[in-house]
Amino acid sequence: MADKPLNIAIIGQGFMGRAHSNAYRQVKHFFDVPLEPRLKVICGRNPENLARIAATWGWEETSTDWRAVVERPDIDVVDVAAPNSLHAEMALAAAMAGKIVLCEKPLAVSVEEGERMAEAVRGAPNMVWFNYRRAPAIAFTRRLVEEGRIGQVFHYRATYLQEWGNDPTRPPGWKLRRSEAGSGVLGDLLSHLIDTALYLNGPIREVSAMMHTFAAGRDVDDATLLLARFANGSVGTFEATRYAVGCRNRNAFEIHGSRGMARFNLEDLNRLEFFDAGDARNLQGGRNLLVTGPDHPYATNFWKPGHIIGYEHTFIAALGDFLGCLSSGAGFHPDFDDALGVQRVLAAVERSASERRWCTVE
Ligand code: SOE
Repeated sequence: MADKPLNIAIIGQGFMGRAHSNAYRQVKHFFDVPLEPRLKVICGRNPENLARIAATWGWEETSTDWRAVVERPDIDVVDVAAPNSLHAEMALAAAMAGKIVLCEKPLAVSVEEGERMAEAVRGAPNMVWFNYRRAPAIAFTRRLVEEGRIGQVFHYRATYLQEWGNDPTRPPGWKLRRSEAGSGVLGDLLSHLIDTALYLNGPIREVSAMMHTFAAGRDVDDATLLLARFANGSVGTFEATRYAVGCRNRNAFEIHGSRGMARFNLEDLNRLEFFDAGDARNLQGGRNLLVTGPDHPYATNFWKPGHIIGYEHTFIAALGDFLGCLSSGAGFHPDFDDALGVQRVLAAVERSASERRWCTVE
């Protein structure tokens, strides 16, 4: 039987517009799903750029009117990859029009927006592009946690370090404007760390945070740091910054438990360091695992063991899993409700930083 076509409209023509476009084009090469994504229309504000991107990635049409596109009866899926402050309006319109809604992270710029969005899509298939959950080494860490190989977790330590905030030659884009981004590294980078932490270590109960802006006149946070208490009794530290000179995209975590330790850094995304406290003491040491199979997450989807994958595969795998769930009727994660959970932590972080006190995650 021929695969069922799935007509996609994407709103957004930036970095994520490209990353998602690539996933739509590639997914069928790696995931055996009975659905055929069709790149119908790409929407954005800049017509010249749009035409170029459409030609590069194979979108059939372009549009500068996302509202008209969302109403089109031939569109099945609306993928929101526009600046953060537009996510709610676009996702709500798409949900109202009965579309399957996919949204870039962070879900929203406030908990109130996120709640309305999660409510609007509840009961329908939906997804948020927290793509790093699909890095094989991160999915494998989750498996180690579930198998008890880390044991009772004591410490969860995560950093997302970029350096581009310090570049005075860089043109100021929407990510540096509160009116469009909602926040700085809080939504852009810390949201990834929190999603991964919730996925690997469970709910966060309370936080104590500071937010800092280095650049004069900038109205978003350049750096956000916090302490956290998890529901499982472990304690966490998080640091997200665009001023970590020397680090391009260092999204990293370390988990220390009673039975072992796992350490990951996205800049070396095929690798996971695992320490087994059950090994003979004179043989203990970090095992530098190449998480490309055999018996690793996504090993059968991509290349043969030892043949490394890259950043784009995390998006392809997220989409592949989503399409698999869509065709089987299974629930996909992370969905809007999961992303709302992240949003609640981010809100507690902001509250804590502005009130200079510990705050409970509502
Ligand atoms: C910011 O530089 C950014 O592109 C984020 O927006 C992405 O979500 C992150 O994965 C990489 O960095």
